[in-house]
Amino acid sequence: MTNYKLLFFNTRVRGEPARLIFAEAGVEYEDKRFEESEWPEIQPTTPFGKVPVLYIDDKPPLAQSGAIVAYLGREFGLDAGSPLADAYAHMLFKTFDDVGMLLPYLEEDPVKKAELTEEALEEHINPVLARMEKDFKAGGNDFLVGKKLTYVDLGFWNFCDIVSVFDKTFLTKFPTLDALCKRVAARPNIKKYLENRPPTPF
Ligand SMILES: N[C@@H](CCC(=O)N[C@@H](CS)C(=O)NCC(=O)O)C(=O)O
Repeated sequence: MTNYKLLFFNTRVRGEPARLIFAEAGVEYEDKRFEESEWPEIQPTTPFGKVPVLYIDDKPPLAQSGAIVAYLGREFGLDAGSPLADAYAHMLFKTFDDVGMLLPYLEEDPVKKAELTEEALEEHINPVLARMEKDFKAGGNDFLVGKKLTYVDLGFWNFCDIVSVFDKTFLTKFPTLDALCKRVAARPNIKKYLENRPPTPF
């Protein structure tokens, strides 16, 4: 049996898609979370000074959230099934990761935070979602890349979960994507995981 250890802050953002993949696949792993205060000590142990990092037995550590989810997706049958379909999955994963990072996570002034949230939504997030909604609807698929759940659906659910911390109603403009998120959250293993996961601000 392979030993997996996922190293990430005690937050969701870029670490959570891998945790959701492990949950959906029902595969055991060590969910190694750490606090901000521990980062200076941990950072030099990581390959490129960033997390998440996935440790797989005694193999060299795997960094970059996109590489981690693509690997786990393939390993656990949550990939898209062909090189091109996997490339589309990766395209979407990186696209919502890019715009999700523009939210004002660390802003403490509530007025400024509301302004920056509005700017991130209007200028970056909503245009991406509008395009995804249009393509998803036109494709007539059950999931973002084809007929079966892939890692990108889990990543997308996490992206929407994070955006909803900033604006609870943003998905109402995108009903097909909203329905997809509800289907993902209702999957038995995901539902069980969400009921028990440690509460974190984002
Ligand atoms: N492109 C990388 C970005 C990794 C990244 O920036 N991780 C953040 C946490 S979300 C981090 O390590 N921050 C600590 C730091 O930069 O010192 C990925 O997707 O994994």
